[in-house]
Amino acid sequence: HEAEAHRTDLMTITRYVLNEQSRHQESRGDFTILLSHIVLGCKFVCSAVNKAGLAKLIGLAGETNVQGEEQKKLDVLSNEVFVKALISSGRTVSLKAILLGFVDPVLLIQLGRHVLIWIQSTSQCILVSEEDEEATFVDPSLRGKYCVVFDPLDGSSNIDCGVSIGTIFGVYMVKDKDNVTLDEVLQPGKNMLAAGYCMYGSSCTLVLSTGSGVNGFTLDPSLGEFILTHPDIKIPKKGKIYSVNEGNAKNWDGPTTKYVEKCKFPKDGDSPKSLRYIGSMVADVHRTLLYGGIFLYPADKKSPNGKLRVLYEVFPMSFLMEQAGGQAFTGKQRALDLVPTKIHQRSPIFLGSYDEVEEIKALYAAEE
Ligand code: AHM
Ligand code: MG
Repeated sequence: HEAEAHRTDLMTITRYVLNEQSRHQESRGDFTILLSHIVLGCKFVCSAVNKAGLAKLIGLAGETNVQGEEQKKLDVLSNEVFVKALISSGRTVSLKAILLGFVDPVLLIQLGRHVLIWIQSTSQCILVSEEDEEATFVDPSLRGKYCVVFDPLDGSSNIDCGVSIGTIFGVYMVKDKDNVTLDEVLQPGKNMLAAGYCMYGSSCTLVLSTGSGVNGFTLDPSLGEFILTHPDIKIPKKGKIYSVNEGNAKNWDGPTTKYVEKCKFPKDGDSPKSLRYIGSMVADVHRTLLYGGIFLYPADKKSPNGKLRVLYEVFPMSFLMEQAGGQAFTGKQRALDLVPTKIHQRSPIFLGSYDEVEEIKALYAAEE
């Protein structure tokens, strides 16, 4: 009987978040509305990714963003979908908001693929994109409550060959609604209210934390709903897998070199670790979360700050790791304590099982 009850009592992501919200008396459902629009974006991107080969969506769109990177068509499409889904999540999204100028849909399409910082409620407040050096501010009368940082389609090098890619997002609460500055999004990661990612892999999986643990939901394509399949994810305390682009080893610093050497040639009688590296942060982090281990994108001589972006790659993943019982370290400090000074700032990152990150921390401490 229980098995049957299980099959018919579906915990969708919306139901899950509504349940969580109902525990907070002050909640007016704004977060649920916001999340349901992020979820809609994920479903759309999932469907587009699945059809990419067929629909000839793959390939260069011929545009270059401000950081000089080429944009892929799927990236452009994903960004556009998220922008529109987020805008429409405001319950009073009005023509007025659209007439403000920067929310012109045509302009938004060109905003490109990495980050959009956006504040929800009456609609939006700050908008920042990897495509634009400057952030745009919205009329005070339209200011809302939330601020979303996201990478609509991460893992661009994996798009053309059909390897897993994903969307990463983080949500902040605006501190002072009446005095909004860029500082709203230059907050340390520990201030995030929620973070998550959606992986477009052999199945479409959305992993979310609203600050009380981590849960995984899998898209049931026949229902079009994300169903709770991985309740209360806890990362194993120790792991047997390390994940890093070893092609950069020539330029690594001492602690990273020592750690990876130890993974391969352990001296304490342990077995060597396995290496897995997909090159899609979402997929590499997802495996790390479920199987344990460590994911590294360290600094190197060529990229002293590593590659990954603090706001929309490092912070959301670090938030999830800590919520699952793991750790995230930059080489200098707890990742979530970092206070970014620039919206597209990069940081080295070491995240994963508690014990593995402890080892990295000890190696950096010994260096000082
Ligand atoms: P992207 O934002 O241009 O897609 O780059 C981010 C990706 C991450 O998903 C992944 O962890 C990393 O780049 C891989 O980089 P590399 O190819 O240098 O190993
Ligand atoms: Mg990215």
